[in-house]
Amino acid sequence: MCGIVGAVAERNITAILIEGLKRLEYRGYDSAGLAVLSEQGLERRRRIGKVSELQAAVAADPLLGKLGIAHTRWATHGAPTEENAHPHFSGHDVAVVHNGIIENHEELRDELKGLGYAFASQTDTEVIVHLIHHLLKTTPDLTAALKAAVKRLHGAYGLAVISTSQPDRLVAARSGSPLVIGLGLGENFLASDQLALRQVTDRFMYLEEGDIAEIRRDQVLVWDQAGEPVQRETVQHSEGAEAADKGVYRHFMLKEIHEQPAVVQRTLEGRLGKDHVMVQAFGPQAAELFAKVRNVQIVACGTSYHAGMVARYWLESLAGIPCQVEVASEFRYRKVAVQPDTLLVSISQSGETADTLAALRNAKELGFLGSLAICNVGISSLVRESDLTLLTLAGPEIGVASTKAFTTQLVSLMLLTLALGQVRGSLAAGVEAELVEELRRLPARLGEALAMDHVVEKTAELFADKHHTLFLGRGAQYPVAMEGALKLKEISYIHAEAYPAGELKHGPLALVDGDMPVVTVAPNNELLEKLKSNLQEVRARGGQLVVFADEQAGMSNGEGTHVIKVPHIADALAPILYTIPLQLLSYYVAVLKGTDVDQPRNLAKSVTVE
Ligand code: HGA
Repeated sequence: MCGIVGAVAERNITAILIEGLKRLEYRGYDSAGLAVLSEQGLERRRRIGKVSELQAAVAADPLLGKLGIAHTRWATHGAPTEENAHPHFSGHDVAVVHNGIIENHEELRDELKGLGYAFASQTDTEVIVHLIHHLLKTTPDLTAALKAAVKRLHGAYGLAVISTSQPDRLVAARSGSPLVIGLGLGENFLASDQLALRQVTDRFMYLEEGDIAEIRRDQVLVWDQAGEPVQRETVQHSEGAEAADKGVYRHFMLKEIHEQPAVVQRTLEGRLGKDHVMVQAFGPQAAELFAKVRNVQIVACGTSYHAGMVARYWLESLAGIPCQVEVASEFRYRKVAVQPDTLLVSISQSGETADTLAALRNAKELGFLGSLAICNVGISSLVRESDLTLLTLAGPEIGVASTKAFTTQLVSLMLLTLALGQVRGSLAAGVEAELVEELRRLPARLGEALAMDHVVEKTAELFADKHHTLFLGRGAQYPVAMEGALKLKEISYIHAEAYPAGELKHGPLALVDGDMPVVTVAPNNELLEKLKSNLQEVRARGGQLVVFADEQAGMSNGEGTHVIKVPHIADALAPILYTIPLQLLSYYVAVLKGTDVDQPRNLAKSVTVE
């Protein structure tokens, strides 16, 4: 979603702002802009499209200044036009960039129009800048004006504000949308994600919910939600800067697909004992809490929701624990009846996913036993607000279409299944030791699956000219089929739908013909024979089949049937392994179609708005 970068320094900061925006490009956006305080006063450049357009505009008509703010916008209110791009100005005195949504913008707009303000955009954001401008008339201090302004705002925001009246500072506010201060020597920075500032510093101060900050060259002051001055911890990030580099790969997505053996290894490290999962990996109180768990409720969105659906099969079949899974945007607005002793598990790559975070916050009143976050970002809101955490340790994921975050979520959820089963004594004898052994072998298996790259690349040719695809799976491979379909639609824009294979003849079979390839994720268990019958139903209607099947399942190519052999693996871990060739398939189809693989249209990386 939108990105914010800000800087206050003794040197010209335009290039720093642009480089910061480039590092946030992966989050998805439709326009970009920056404003600096130059010798002429507040000046800005805004462009629709890529940051490179903005960079070209600045090169053609340079901007020099030591104080500035910049933004990549993913439109929520008002079309992606230059007028709606941030920064927004009030006169030539105040400039604002904003991530999030101001829900009471209409009421504020009417009020501010009544005070004589003219609006230049359709955004919700513009009310903020005029409100601050208005407040500055009676409260000349910018920080004080911001403090007064946020009291009037309903909704979510990460804000950065500069004003000609106080050229030595940048002020910021966080509520529902993350912000981090980058600490330099005699210069300081602000961003919505530390990745944007890795070019200038490795020392960061994360703002918390409700914080207001005043950032000057040589001083940073922070006030908490109650308005009290606070000292936020300074953290040093020594690794991870290389994540913003594609290395030898053509796209971040391909790089991240290939990172999976290594990141899965990292997710497992320190969490496996000789023949058991280390329950304390979930936090010091995990054993006590897990012993009381009788049900699990999972909430998540998108790819993370699919990981949750796989976990339901595991939790019920291996650990005998009833589990429900729901998309967070539904769960948060529904009147939920909670079973006694239910653990709420939220799953999110960024830990800032607006709906998942709101579901967790609402759940606090619903009587859950406790909450566990499965998350990739240790300093995220989701982690801070949950009782227990298991970090997925996938490292920064830049491609908008999630890959390594998904497989590490699955690994984490398998660890959760075994940990809950262990504490509750509900696993069948020997299962934990056997799966711990299989998990140890998993990184090597994933490496073997990556070796299927060329076969899958060839298969992708079958899809490049198609408009629709069906994905089928059974059991825990059904959510894997859903994830495969999601990847394909996200990056190649081919309409793809996933069905449990048994549902085929209850409707989707009507769509099957020679123009609609059917991708099948075959199970290597008692469901295989049933699936083979479903495949016959497709073949009988002239449908082209692409079947991902265990090399030991005895399936082979036939007329209109392309079998892609996947390395053998224990049935329980098959969902993790089969995900790899499906990721590769969507990647190569997208490359053939020439779409923007890493930044697909209309999508954003971390969905911090509803
Ligand atoms: N509501 C603002 C900012 C949108 C945003 O944060 N997207 O992620 C706008 O539409 O400009």
